[in-house]
Amino acid sequence: MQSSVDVLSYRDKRIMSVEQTELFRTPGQFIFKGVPFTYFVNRRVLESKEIVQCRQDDVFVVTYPKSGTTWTTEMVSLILNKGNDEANRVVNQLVRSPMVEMYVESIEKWKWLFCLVSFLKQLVPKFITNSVLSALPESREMSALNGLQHMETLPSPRLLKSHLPYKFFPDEALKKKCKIVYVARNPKDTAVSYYHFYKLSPGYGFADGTWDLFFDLFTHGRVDYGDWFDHVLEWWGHRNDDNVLFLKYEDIKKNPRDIVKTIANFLNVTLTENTIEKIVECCSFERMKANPAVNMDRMFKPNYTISPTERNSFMRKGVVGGWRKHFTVSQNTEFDSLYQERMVGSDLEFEW
Ligand code: PPS
Repeated sequence: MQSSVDVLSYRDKRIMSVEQTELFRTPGQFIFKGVPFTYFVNRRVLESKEIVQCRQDDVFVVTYPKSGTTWTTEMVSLILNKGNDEANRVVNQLVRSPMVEMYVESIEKWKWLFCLVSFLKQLVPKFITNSVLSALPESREMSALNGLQHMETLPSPRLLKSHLPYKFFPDEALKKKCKIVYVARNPKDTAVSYYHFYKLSPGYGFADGTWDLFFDLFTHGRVDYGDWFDHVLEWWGHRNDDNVLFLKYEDIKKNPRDIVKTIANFLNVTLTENTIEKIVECCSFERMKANPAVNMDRMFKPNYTISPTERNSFMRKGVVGGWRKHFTVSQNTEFDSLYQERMVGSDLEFEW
């Protein structure tokens, strides 16, 4: 039973944290129809749902950020390629599977530099390439940062990724019934993963940001791509659409083999047991962390201004339940009551 003092301090805290979250915006963050978006989201995609030209056989991996996008994209890609992992080892995932709504304007200005880097990489002997130039991004990787343009250049069937809420999702993809694999992750682990991503991303200006502030931003839906509950529940409402497969991160973690089969079934791809085994192996956390084509090390370098205990790479932990090391008891209580309130009437459940 809470005393009136506890109730008051809880309400005070909510009011204070609202004020605090209003003070923090990631650089370039903008609000579109009530949803905050990051600087690299293409406004044109939000403003016109018709602008994305889809092909009938396009396959999408869609998630709220930090829910297993990279992992699932790798799985789907290997399923579509029937286990052939050649491209997965050498071509950056973003080049193979661009993010539809991504548009990094500043990259356009520096295109010439990345063309030069790519040219030099081909020209200079391997030992120099490995030591000096290999850390620099190439023009293909940079052009993938303009999702709309880059996706035009890909052969069918294309595998595309997106974090777009359902209400902003391309009309053509829905009309043409493109296959969509949606992945949700329990919001506590999602929040922790997102917090570390905010700290890691140079463009977010959050290297000194605290977990307490991030917790408030997350619970008030003020992080990029907005409110977790809105995003997940809206897509959950479409889980029974013929072209949608709704998965959970925790289930992939528990039984990746079954999930590979489920996705293959959904995409009408027949796989042998050996191929399924190979795909599971290629998509293990350890293998992906060691694979420069998917581990995002080139895009997100560890930030050495952050203390070693807080410093991470993109492929951070890849576990279920890591939130327990971050949430305080009162944050957990607060989150649980928010969860009860927002999930009321929904049969969506998570493992924690
Ligand atoms: S992003 O930036 O939104 O695209 O990030 P996203 O890929 O959705 O999520 C990143 C988290 O997924 C974890 N991850 C994995 N977990 C288990 N197995 C594999 N193979 C795997 N690959 C990526 C990654 O580590 C991030 O989670 P955290 O909790 O931060 O480790």
